[in-house]
Amino acid sequence: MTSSPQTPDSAETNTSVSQRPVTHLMPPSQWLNDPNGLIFHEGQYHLFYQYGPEKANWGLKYWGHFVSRDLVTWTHLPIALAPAPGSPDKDGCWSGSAVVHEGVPTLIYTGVHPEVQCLATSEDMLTWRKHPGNPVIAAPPDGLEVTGFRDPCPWQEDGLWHLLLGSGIKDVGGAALLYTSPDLTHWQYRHPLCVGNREETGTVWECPDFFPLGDKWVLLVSPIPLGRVLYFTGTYRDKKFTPEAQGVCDFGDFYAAKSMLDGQGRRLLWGWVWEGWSDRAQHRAGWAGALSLPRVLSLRKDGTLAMEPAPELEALRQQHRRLTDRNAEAQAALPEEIVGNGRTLELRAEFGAAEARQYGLRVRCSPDGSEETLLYYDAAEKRLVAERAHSSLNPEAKREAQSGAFALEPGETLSLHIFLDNSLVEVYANGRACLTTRIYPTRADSCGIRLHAQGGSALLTSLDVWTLRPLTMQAHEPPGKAG
Ligand code: DQQ
Repeated sequence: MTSSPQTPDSAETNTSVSQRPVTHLMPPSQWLNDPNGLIFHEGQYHLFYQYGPEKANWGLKYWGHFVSRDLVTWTHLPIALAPAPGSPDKDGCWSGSAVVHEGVPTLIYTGVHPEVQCLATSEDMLTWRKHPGNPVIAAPPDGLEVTGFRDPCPWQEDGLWHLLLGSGIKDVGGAALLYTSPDLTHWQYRHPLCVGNREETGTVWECPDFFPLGDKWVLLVSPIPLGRVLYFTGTYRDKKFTPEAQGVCDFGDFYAAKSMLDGQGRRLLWGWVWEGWSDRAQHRAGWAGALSLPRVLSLRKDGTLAMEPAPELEALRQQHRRLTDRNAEAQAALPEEIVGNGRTLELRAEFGAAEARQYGLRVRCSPDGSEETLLYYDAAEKRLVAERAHSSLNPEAKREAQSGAFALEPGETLSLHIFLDNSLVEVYANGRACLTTRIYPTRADSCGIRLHAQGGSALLTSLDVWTLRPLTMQAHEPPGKAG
């Protein structure tokens, strides 16, 4: 007799608990990774992204495309770029950017095996024609031993296109290589804009993004092997960038971030939020990867970045509940009428002066405590923490804690702004530290919220809770079909 395969436990198969995010952008099915070609054009936010339409785990890369006027109502447009057999992008259209050159919308992206840079243009932002002269940058600079050569980031300056390529110099560290061009097709290598140090900032800088903010410039990079987005703020002079301050954009599941300048002059940032469960679970779900919420960036006096969710997201708010003045030490479950559905919520928690070593909230709590996720400030260690040891009874979900350096200043109190979106959680602490994490609670009753305090008391001075409705996703009407 053959042994039957082990029956998956009920936690794995509990399909009644929705894990798929609804307030974060995702393709209808299969795979998403990096945001690409973020551009505000003719009153619309265009978000392209690395799309793997063949399976829910990586696969050949296409460019998917979303568009919106208000950041909450989105249309999923047809695939913008597909790999073409026999061409430089035969093995995938990898990450890149969008610009408008002499009135023509243009995508610049990486073809792989080998890594080369390609262009595609459009008249209507819908159908894209690849440049007959692709690749427009066919090889890394002579004499430079690079560890990567991809993810073009262009901008215009003094009548010339400037472009960074995500790279690294062998045995030295990650690097952003600077090119210039009069026309986007003829490129001249200048020099590295900035070079890191492999021990501290990784060996390859993927997805560089470079832009002015306040009176400084900001360089974002996603270094291998760090798996986080680092930012540097500093001075850009003589076509070289000198970092003066640095930080981490997000302490959790957030990578390959890119930004755009919108019509209001805001610098908006999106990142790729990857999954936190096994490949098998991804296949079974049939979807993987989401874009983060849009974050508005600004520069703080000390040169670090401030990051806030875009205020347009308030349009997703439905019922509002509020409570005030609760002692977190009691760790009692909050009443159901406050918590609502417990799964797709926006929470704003303000704490007073606290003695506790750790304090914050426990979310997605089951009544018996078998599932819960702790989101808190560790005042002793000066860290923002997401503890996932009991987030999910599903053995395929990751359980390790995620955290990063974050310290309240003297006299400053803790303010947590949290977005719960089924398996995806985004935390903003005091408008300057972010932690995005994936949790996969299996129990239908894992929707409670408790206050969290350890090693002393902490007063929650106010908690505002909104139930969030899903983003509105519209189907694309091909031109001529409407009416
Ligand atoms: N993902 C892309 C690359 C990029 C990496 C491929 C970062 O272009 O370097 O999908 O996640």
